Amino acid sequence: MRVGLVGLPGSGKTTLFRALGGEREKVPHAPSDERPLVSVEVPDPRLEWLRDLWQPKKFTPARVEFQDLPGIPEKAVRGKPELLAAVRECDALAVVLRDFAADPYGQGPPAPARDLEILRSEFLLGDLAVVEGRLERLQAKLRKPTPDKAAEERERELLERIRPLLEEGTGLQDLELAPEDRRLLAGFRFLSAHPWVVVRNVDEERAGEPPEALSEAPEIVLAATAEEEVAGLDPGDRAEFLAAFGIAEPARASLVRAAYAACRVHSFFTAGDDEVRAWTIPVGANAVEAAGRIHSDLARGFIRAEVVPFEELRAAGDLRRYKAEHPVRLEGRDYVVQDGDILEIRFSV
Ligand SMILES: Nc1nc2c(ncn2[C@@H]2O[C@H](COP(=O)(O)OP(=O)(O)OP(=O)(O)O)[C@@H](O)[C@H]2O)c(=O)[nH]1
Ligand SMILES: [Mg+2]
Repeated sequence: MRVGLVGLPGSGKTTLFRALGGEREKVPHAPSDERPLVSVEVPDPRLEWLRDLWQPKKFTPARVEFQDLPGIPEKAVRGKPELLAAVRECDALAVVLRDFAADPYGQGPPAPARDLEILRSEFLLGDLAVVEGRLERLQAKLRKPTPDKAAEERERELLERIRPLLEEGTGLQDLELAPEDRRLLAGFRFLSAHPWVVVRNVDEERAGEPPEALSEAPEIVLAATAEEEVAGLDPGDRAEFLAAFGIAEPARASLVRAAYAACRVHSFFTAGDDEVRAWTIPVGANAVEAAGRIHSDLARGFIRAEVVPFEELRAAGDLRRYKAEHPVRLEGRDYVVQDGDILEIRFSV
């Protein structure tokens, strides 16, 4: 899963990228083909609780990749469409908005709501150009005698249906679609269909501000420069530093969690003496699909999944007490795995 850091030029994407542990030299105008990635652990106190309980040899949190992307200026669709191609490839976006006073790029006073609107309209315009280009080609094809008219006709209808959503500015994020249409649209990797998290990048003294609900998406308020400083401290000093300010965790931890959720995935856990581990599956995935994440043999030979919901285990205190209080819970292939389920797959191959 890859989350792209997008925003207008100079909104603090690279600073945030470094705060997330990414290494990148301070280059104000990086070439657009240079797109560094950093893989970040998804902080999860539940998983840490399981680790403390099992004391395993190995501890493996879920991870999400962040990609530092070049800034998208106003009118990018017209002038620099290649900048949007990199955004298309991401699964979700962290939209970084400048809300700090410094103005290194001469863009005037910070205006995060306006910047968000600029990005949104670039995404909509970029998608509209794709739809119109594709419709033109489809119409030309439909005039000729080809064997798969039905599929082409279906695609044309679908694109005609979404075009007004792009023109009116609704976007494609919350579109209700038949599975087949969903697959068809997924192939286009529309920008306005990407889920996103808004990151309002403020000056350090405003880092405690509440979100402004700039859009319907989750919004994280942070000071990228301060986050970068904290990330640079030794882990021991970090805790002390945060405690001194009464901060439970760095804001980038909530960002990572929000970005993970924005990808429409969640975690189930496996726990044992060897390893306590989080596994990433799409929301709605069933027990066989979960088993397949661990190993294809487990999906092939799937019999039952033994399920222990995390909160019930925590309420019991430990596994022995949990087992004394609860009958063994076995679920079949179609069981929809819930966030935080601890699974043990019974299988035979
Ligand atoms: N005061 C303040 N300055 C910041 C903050 N975040 C970034 N800056 C400054 O803004 C400038 C641009 O930051 P970058 O992180 O390079 O911005 P960017 O979004 O990667 O820029 P491009 O890649 O060129 O689009 C740098 O001088 C940063 O120090 C912040 O939270 N507070
Ligand atoms: Mg940058």
